[in-house]
Amino acid sequence: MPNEIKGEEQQGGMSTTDRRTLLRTAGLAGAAGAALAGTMHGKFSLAPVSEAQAQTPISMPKGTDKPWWPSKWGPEDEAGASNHITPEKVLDAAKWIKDGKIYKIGRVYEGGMPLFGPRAFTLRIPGGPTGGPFGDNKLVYHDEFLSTEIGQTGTQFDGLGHIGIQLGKDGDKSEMRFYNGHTAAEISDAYGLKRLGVEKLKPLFTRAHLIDMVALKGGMMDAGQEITSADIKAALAKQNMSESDIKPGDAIMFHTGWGSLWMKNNDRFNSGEPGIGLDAARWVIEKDLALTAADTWAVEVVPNPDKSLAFVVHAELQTKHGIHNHENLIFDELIADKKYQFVYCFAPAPIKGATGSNGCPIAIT
Ligand code: UVW
Repeated sequence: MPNEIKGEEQQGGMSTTDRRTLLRTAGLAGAAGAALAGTMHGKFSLAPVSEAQAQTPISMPKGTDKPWWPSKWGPEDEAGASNHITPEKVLDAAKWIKDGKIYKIGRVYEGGMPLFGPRAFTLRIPGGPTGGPFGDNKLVYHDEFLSTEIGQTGTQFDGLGHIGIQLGKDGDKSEMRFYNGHTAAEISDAYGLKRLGVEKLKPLFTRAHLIDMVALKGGMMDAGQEITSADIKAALAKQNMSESDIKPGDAIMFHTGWGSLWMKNNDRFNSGEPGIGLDAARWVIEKDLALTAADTWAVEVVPNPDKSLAFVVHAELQTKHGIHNHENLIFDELIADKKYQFVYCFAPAPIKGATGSNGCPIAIT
C-alpha cells in the first residue's frame, strides 16, 4: 500500500515510482488529519452504528463520512457478501446452467506477468527431479517452491483483510479500520491476519452478468476512463439484458479490453486502467451484489477522475460493504461465444490469515 511502496525498481513493467506518485498525490489530499476519538469497540466486539456515530468526531478522510460498522451481516461477521451464497441462491444460479460448458476465466500464473508495485512471483523447482528414486519401482517426483504475495498477484480475489481506511493519525493502528470496523491493531500479525483472513469466506457460486464495455465504446477503454452506472445500463440494453434481472448476491463483471495488454505491454497495463468509479460502486451497493470483477488489475478506474482519491472504490465496496472483488480475469472466450450471463464459481484458497486468494475462477453456462 502507499506508504510501503519502496524502491525505484521496475516490476512487471510499471516503475514503482509511477504508482507511488499516483498514490502520494491521493494520500496528501486524503489525509486531512482525521481523528476518531473514543470510538474503539472492545476487542472483537463492535459498537452499534448509533453509538459509533454518536461518538464520531469532526473529520474523516475524504470519501468517508461515517463509520461503516457493524456490517449488515452482524458485528462478528468475517465473511461479507459471500454470506449471500445460500442453498437457495445456489439452486437459483444453477438454473442458468444450460449447455454445461466451463470457461476458465483466470489467467495463467507465470513469471513476466504484470505485478502491482514491488510484488513478486517466483517459482522454482529445485533438483529436477526434486526427489527419488524411491522404492524398487524407482519413483521420482517434482515439488515447486513459490515465493509470491499469494493472494495479490495475477488473477486475484481480494479478501476482507486486504483494504482498510486510516481514520486516525499516521501509524495509529487502533484507528486503521477494515471491514466490520476491525482494526489493524486487532488483526495484523506477521504470521497471518488474526481476523478477516480469506479462509473465513464462503465459496462463491452465483449468477454473473458480464458487461462488454468494448462493444459499448467501440474499442478498448483507456486508463482513467470511468465506467458509470449509465454505461452499465446502456451495455445491458445493448446486450438485451434487463437491469431488473440483476438480483442481490449476483456478480457483475466488466470486459474493458485492457486485459489485451497482459504480457504484451505491461508498462501500459500497469500505468493505470479503465474501471468503475464511485457512481457505479453505489449502483453495485444498491443492487446488493456479492462481487465485482474485471479484466484489469484493480477493477476500478485508475487514476480516479478525482485525482485526490486512491482506490476509493476498493474501500467503498470491500471495506465498507464487504463486497468482494476479483481482478485480472479474462473474458475473451465468453465474449466470442456471446455468453453474458453464467454461473461464476470460485472457492478462495483457505490459507489461514491470507489477504486474498489466487486460483482459477470458472464460468459455467
Ligand atoms: C491494491 O492492493 C491497492 O490493489 P489491488 O487489490 O488491486 O491489488
